[in-house]
Amino acid sequence: MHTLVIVVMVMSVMTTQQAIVSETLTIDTIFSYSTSTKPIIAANYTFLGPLIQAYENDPIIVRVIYKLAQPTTIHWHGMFQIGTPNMDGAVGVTQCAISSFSEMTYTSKAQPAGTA
Ligand SMILES: [Cu+2]
Repeated sequence: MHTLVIVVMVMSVMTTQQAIVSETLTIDTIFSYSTSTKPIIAANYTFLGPLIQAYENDPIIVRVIYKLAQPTTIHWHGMFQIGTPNMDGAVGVTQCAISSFSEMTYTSKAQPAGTA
């Protein structure tokens, strides 16, 4: 069974010069949360996950190292994904889930300005 898990990362997109922005997310931890019956999946042992900052239109490269049992994806909510629809992270729609103990590298552009 595939489960879509949304890891929220705030992407503050400003408007000046272009540079490649890269990040590695290791996903190997599930936290419990006192006011929820649902578990929290952490990236780099943090929740909401690390902040990724980029200038608008910067190339974004995110390597995801996935070490949990349930296959999943990273969904980039709010990002346009122009030219990279296969990087949106909608499991079963734009990609297959990332298998347990495997990895995937997401590549896209920081668009639009704002937070995601
Ligand atoms: Cu979304």
